[in-house]
Amino acid sequence: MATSRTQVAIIGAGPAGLMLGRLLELNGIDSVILENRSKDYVIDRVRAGVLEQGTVDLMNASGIGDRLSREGLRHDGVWLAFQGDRHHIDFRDLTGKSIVVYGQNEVVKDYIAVREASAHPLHFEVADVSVDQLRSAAPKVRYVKDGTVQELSCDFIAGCDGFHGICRATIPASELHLYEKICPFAWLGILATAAPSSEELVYALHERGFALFSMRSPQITRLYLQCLPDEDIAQWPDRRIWEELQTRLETADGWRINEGPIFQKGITPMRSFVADPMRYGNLFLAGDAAHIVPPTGAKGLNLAAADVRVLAHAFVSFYKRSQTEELDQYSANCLRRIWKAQRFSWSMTSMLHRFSGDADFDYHRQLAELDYITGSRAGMTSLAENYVGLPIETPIPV
Ligand code: FAS
Ligand code: PHB
Repeated sequence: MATSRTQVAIIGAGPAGLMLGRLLELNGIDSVILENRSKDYVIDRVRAGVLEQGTVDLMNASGIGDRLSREGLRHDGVWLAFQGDRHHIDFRDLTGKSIVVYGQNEVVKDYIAVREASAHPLHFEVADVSVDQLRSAAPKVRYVKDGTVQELSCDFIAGCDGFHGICRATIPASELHLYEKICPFAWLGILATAAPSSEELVYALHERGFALFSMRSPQITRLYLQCLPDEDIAQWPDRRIWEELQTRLETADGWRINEGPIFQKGITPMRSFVADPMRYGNLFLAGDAAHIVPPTGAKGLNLAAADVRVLAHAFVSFYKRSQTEELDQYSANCLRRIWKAQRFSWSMTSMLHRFSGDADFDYHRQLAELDYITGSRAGMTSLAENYVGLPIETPIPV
C-alpha cells in the first residue's frame, strides 16, 4: 500500500470539490481531489445552468471568471407564464442584482483546467474510496488508483461526493438527522440545437403540468417538462416532446419556442433533502452530499458554492490563525442558509407543478398565487431576492 499525506482530502470533483480545491490552493493550503468517474464523464454531465451573483463573484475572485464573463448570459429577470400569459419579474429593478446562465459542465471544465495546470493533485477514475478515523486528528482516505491501494492521511476530509457518495453514508445513523421529501413527479429535460426564442427563462404552470424554457448559449436551448417519476423516456419521441412543450409554453402574445434537433434528453428525479449536522469529527460535508433541492429554484449548484465559501474560510482561519470557531460553526452557518433555499425551492415547486390527485381547487389556488405574486411588488421582490441569491455573510477567502 502506498501512503501519502495532505492537509485537506477532497472526495468528489463536482462543483463543490473543485471550487473548494481552488480556494485552498489560493491560500497555500494543500489538498488532493479524488474522483471515481473519468474526466470526460464529469465534464459531459448535464446539470444546472443558473449562477447566482454570489457564485459568479466566487468564480471571479478565484481567477476562473474569464470564459464565464465572455460566454455567460446575464439575465436581469425571468418570466412566469400561466393561463396563456407571460409576466415579467425584473430582478434588476427589484433587487439590483442579476443571474448568469452558464452550464454547470462549463463551470466544471474551467475549474478542472486550472487545477490540472496547478501542482495540486486531481485524480480521476479512482476506485473503492473509503474514509476512516474521522474523529481522530489524522483521518485517512483509502482508494485504488491504477490497481494500487493508496492511503492518504490528512487533517480534514471534505465530503463533496454528491448525494450518492460514500462520505455521508460513513457517518453513524445515530449522529445524523435526515430530512427528506420526495416529489411525486420528475423533470424530462432536453438540449436542442435551436436559437433561444426568449432572452430570459420562462417558468410555466399549465393544466397539463410544469414546463421550463431555459438555454445554454445563443445556439442551444434547454427545456424541461414535468413528467411521472417513473416515466419511460422511450415513450417520448422527439415529436411528442415538442408538442407537449409547445402546448404548455404557448402564450397569447404569440411567443413560441424554436424547435431543432434534440441531442440530449434525460429524466431527473426530484427531492428535497437535508442532512444535519454537516460535520462529523474532521469530516465536513458540502453540496449535494449534505442537501438536495428540487431544481425549480435553480439553487443546487449555488448552494454547493456557498457551502465551500464558508468551509474554505473556516479552513483558512484554522491554518492561518489556529482558530477552530468557524469550523465548529460551519454546519449551523450553512444549515440556516440551506433551509431558506429549501423553503424557496419548495415554494417554487409547489406553485408551478400539478400534483396528481390535486382537486381543481388546488389548481385555482396555484393560479391565484401566481396572480398575486405577479401583481404585487412585494410578491415579486420576495421571489426575485430569493432567486438571485440571498446575501452570504462569509467573505470569499481570497
Ligand atoms: P456533484 O454530484 O455535482 O459532484 C459529486 C462528485 O463526486 C461527482 O463528480 C461524483 O462522480 C463524485 N463521487 C461520487 N461518489 C464518489 C466516490 N465514492 N469517490 C469519488 N468521487 C465520488 N441544479 C440546478 O440548479 N438546476 C438543474 O437543472 C439541475 N439539474 C440537475 C440534474 C441532475 C441529474 C442532478 C443530479 C442535479 C441537478 N442539479 C441541478 C443540482 C446540481 O447542480 C447539484 O446541486 C450540483 O451538482 C452539486 O454539486 P456537488 O455537491 O459538487 O455534487
Ligand atoms: C437550467 O438551465 O438547466 C435550469 C434553469 C433553471 C432551473 C433549473 C434548471 O430552475
